[in-house]
Amino acid sequence: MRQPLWGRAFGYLWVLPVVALLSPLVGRADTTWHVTVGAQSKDLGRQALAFLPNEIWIHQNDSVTYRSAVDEPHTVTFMKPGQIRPVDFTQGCGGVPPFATSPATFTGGTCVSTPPLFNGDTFTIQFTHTGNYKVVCLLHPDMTGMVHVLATGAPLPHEQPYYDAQADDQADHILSEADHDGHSNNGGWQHAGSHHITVGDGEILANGGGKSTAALMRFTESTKTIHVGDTVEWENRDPATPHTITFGTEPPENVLPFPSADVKVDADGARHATLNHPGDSTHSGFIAAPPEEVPMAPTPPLAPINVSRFRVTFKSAGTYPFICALHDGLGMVGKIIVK
Ligand SMILES: [Cu+2]
Repeated sequence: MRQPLWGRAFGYLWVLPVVALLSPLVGRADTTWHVTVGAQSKDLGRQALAFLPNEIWIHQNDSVTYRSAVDEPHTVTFMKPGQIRPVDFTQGCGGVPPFATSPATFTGGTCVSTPPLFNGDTFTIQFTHTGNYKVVCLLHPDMTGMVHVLATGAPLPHEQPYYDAQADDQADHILSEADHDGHSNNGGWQHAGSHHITVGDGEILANGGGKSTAALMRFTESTKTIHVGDTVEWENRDPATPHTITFGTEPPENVLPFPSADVKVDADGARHATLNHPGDSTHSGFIAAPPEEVPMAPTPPLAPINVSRFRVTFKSAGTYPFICALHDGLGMVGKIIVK
């Protein structure tokens, strides 16, 4: 049925004032804010696992562009309310597809995650609903931040230059915490003929916006000389970041958390391997600080977490290079020279 003429005329008349009302909003450019993901020292050894700054106030419909400035991978992930943090970062939000493409939209009700971002990668996300939204990195549990999305027209506490300066300050502060001097020596293995190497170091920092982690991606001694029959003990001193000690062939990525089949467990729970010849392979699995929640007994003897020490006994002379399979790209490598 044809619409009566008066109806169409009324329709056109009605549209005009609405357009006039909306135009100030439509014409207003929604701001894009900028946050840096991570900071690092020139040699890549010290990493700030952090959103910089980790707290920002924006308006509804504004966007934030996250830019990675580091060689260590990170995700930018906004979870939906009540969602449990995905354990496996390769699954992103757990949906299909697991990762969002840039530019993305976050409503507050659906999880949005980037894939791992590397140095120079950017991701822009628009916030369509007011609220206070936590941002996390799926690879680093103690790397969180906050985006406060306020109603259009509400006063904002800071402009972009303030956040840029704050990002620089936070990066400097976190990186300075990544390199601790004067750690007391080995608290564990004290027998004659044993040697100790500290694996990583770090500190978890917190402010009103969330948590950041300072991480040293280095072995304290990258070259150590010992004698045939000696045992070297590696101890992870980082509160949050796992590392591996890997000799010879590097295992596939999906089994990196687990020790290789030759690895035994000492009475005190530390993992222990024996290398007969240079070039032989062994892999510690993840060694990491014990988790906050102790698993219920019986704990599997080779559980992928909560072992912070790895020992290797060397049976013949030669040079034995090793790497951290997670951070060798950042220069986390070393060698044992056996005389
Ligand atoms: Cu490592």
